[in-house]
Amino acid sequence: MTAPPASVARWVDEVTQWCAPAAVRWCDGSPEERADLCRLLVERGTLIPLARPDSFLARSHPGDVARVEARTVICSATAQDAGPTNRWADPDLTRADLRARFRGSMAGRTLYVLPFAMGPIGAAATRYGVQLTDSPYVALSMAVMTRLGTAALDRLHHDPFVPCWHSLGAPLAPGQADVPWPCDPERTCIAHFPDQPAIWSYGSGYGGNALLGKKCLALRIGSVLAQREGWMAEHMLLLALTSPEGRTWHLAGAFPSACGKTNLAMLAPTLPGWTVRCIGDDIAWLRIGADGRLRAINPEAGFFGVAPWTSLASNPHGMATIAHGAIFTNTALTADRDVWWEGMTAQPPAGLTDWQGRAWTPGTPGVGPAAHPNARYTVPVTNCPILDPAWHDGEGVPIDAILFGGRRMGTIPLVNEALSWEHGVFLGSTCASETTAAAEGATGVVRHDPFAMLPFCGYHMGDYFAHWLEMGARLDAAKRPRVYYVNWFRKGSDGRWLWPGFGDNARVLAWIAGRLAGSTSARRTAVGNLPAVDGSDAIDTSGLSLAPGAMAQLTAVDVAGWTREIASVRAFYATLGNRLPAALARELDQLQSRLAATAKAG
Ligand code: GTP
Ligand code: SPV
Ligand code: MN
Repeated sequence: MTAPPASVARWVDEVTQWCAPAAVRWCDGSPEERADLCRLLVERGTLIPLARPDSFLARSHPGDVARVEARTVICSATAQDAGPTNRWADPDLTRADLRARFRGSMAGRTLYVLPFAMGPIGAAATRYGVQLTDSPYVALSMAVMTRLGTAALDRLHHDPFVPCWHSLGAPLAPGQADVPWPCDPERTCIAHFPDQPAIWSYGSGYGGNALLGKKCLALRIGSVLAQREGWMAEHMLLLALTSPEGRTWHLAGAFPSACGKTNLAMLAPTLPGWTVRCIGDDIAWLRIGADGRLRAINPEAGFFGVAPWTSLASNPHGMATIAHGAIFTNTALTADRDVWWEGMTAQPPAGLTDWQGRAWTPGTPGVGPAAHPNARYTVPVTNCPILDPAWHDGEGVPIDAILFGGRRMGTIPLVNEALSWEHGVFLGSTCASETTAAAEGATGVVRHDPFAMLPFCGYHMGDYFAHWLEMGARLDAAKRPRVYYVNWFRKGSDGRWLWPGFGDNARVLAWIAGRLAGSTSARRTAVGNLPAVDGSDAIDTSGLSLAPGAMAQLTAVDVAGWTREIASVRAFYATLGNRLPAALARELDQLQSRLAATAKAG
């Protein structure tokens, strides 16, 4: 290896002095290094080799299983800069506090130096980071999720990098035996310093808490840089949709955690002749291209996907993606050394070991699921059989439509087209969703999650809304993406899904394509443009066996439901004070008066 950039070398020295690791290892992202890390992790008992090729199972500490939003802080200069939707922490106090925790925290462990790129190396959109960590599992995962290694390090002779300081917080005294998943859940803290920018994460080895290129850099710090520099960092999947006639559209979709991004990005359409290609499943960086269009890249290089309910029926391309070279975390283990999770097959195989390593017998009173509900797989995107070659294009793909969504049992239609860019930004700002196992805390509680960015926007949410309006204003009207709000999660009065979802979501995408092509007309309603219930402008439901009246219910304007929705949005907007853009307050008032007119007419 050539000499590392002085700035990186200096920082590595400082952290080495402070954290006192037993060794330092500079990672190059090579296959040999992967094999070596896997071997080491198997020896320690962190990874269990699986029957499928080059694949392993990790079991985390039961207290370290998801993002911890309550311990994630934004350390901007003032609390106002972070805004009411974030946990703000004083930068100086947090630095002092975390420094104390980091002191000696890597004793007995190896410090891994992980130079990485978010985006294709050398592209204008790409940003760089260096993560220092004492977790070989994190080193292994970062090499999958990012473009990690020598090529990224070489860029740092010229390009700036975001320092990402990470420790498990589990120093080893001489002779002390290690545990399979070291961590310090009681003292975990994930701190973001947008003005440096820098990321300090202590105590957790799991997912977004520890793989710092992902939510910390690409979204929380990314969103701050994007606002300053005039681009967008979003919690979005990216896909290319091609019609039977061969016309292709690019769609971006923001749904909250565990609400269907990966599944939509890998969609296997049930409508004959339609194809989907995957560009990204979680994060998109968007900027206005030389052609005046909004162009998006996927800054990641891997998928960190939800395992439960992934099956050959629901996501065959996902199943193919994880057939080899996959690190599973917190799934169940089968008797023949493979993985299993709820929803993979209708019946669990006999002889399962649950995610905590205990023999698992379904039906035993008090026994939980075999796989943790937030069990995940980590795989390179190049494993995906429908990966679009454009995933690696630094210019990005031109976005034709933006989808927002969430997990909502009632009120929100299957698909709703925004009346304008402003109305589209309004729809994004009003997103609410039932909470999921992706984050610590209760699940199934509806909370406002604007643009699916509630846990990921690194600055004031009102200013973030304003940034969306400004980006639209910079785009020619004819080049602005159209905006849709979708909801796959409506339930009937019997508690069953009204819409089959998954591959059948292609039917909704096809309707959107018809709208983009100008060949499909819609019903203009108080809440937006909705599909016809039947006829040639309706969503194609041929071959589906839906409950009677399901399509009418999925595309109706539920006046009572929307009245409650408006009250809830008004209360949420009020928390943003005078940083709420006037255009959005106006959109809310206009929706209310349109709805009142509908109620009167109806
Ligand atoms: P993050 O990685 O946390 O950001 O999640 P995600 O948005 O990528 O969600 P993902 O696609 O992994 O789906 C999460 C859960 O929702 C899985 O259990 C899926 O099986 C389920 N799901 C996804 N799409 C659908 C759908 O169309 N209908 C229904 N009923 N469930 C779905
Ligand atoms: C999410 O929670 O939105 C995820 C998983 O994609 S994590 O990387 O842990 O944030
Ligand atoms: Mn996500």
